[in-house]
Amino acid sequence: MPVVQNFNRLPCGSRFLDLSRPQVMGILNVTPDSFSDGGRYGRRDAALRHAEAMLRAGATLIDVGGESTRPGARAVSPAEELERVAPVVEAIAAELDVIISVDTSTPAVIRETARLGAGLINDVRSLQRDGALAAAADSGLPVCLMHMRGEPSTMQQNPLYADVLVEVRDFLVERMAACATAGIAAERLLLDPGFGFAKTLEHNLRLFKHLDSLHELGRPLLVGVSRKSMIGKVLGHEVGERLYGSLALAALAITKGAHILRVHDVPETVDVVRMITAVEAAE
Ligand code: 7PM
Repeated sequence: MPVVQNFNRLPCGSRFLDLSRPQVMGILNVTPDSFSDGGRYGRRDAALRHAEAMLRAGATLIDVGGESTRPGARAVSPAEELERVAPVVEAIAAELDVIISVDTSTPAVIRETARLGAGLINDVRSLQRDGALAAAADSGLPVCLMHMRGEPSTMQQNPLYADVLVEVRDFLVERMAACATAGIAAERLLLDPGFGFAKTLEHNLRLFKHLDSLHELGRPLLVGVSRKSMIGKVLGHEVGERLYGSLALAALAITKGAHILRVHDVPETVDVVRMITAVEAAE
């Protein structure tokens, strides 16, 4: 089995994602705690400017999220989530040449943002909410399936696994089968082990070390570790001091064959990716 699996162009709505080389996905949070003081249009414009900066820095995807998946976060109604996300998706689709990923589990948000120009559905719940499989199937868009157990509000309460690697792989296989049954072809799927979701530090480190074992599932891998607590726990750093740890894991993820890196710090991560790509391209 090759360490790095090669894929070609993934259709993402009106655009294509080149999976023959690593891609950077910039995180754009549109929760009230981000861009909070600008009022309604202020928030949309601030989000658009942030997306544009990430695009200029080399991101090829922008991941727009309106539901805080922070452990213990308050549940958001579908209407509230849509109100946060839809204007931003619409603005980015109108203004920027970038693939819009929508970080959502909500069928109404999947349907409406697909209509507004989203190119990818990124669901931390792997389309397990009622109606999500059908909404994603109808959208025609690719979907990122991520491993999580339980809900964000409770997931960090004593997560136990016989073997986290086996359980993550079995879960993703089961969700791939559910997608197939719902009419979502395997060719539309990306897979993500879900770092930090219902996992201890030991689980996260073991999953990362054996990330390449997920290539067996035959689909591109997305990795999200940017600024996460696994870095904070190893280094003893607060969230604002986790850049170097994040970049180390970005480089390592690429070495292990990750196709998409979901990150906050786009310019820095793009430098890492370009440097690795230059070395790999040498004779
Ligand atoms: C609080 C806790 C705030 C966790 C934000 C988070 C992933 C994702 C997120 C990931 C995919 C974060 C997370 N993480 N989607 N959405 N993979 N596909 O740290 O790892 O950004 S939210």
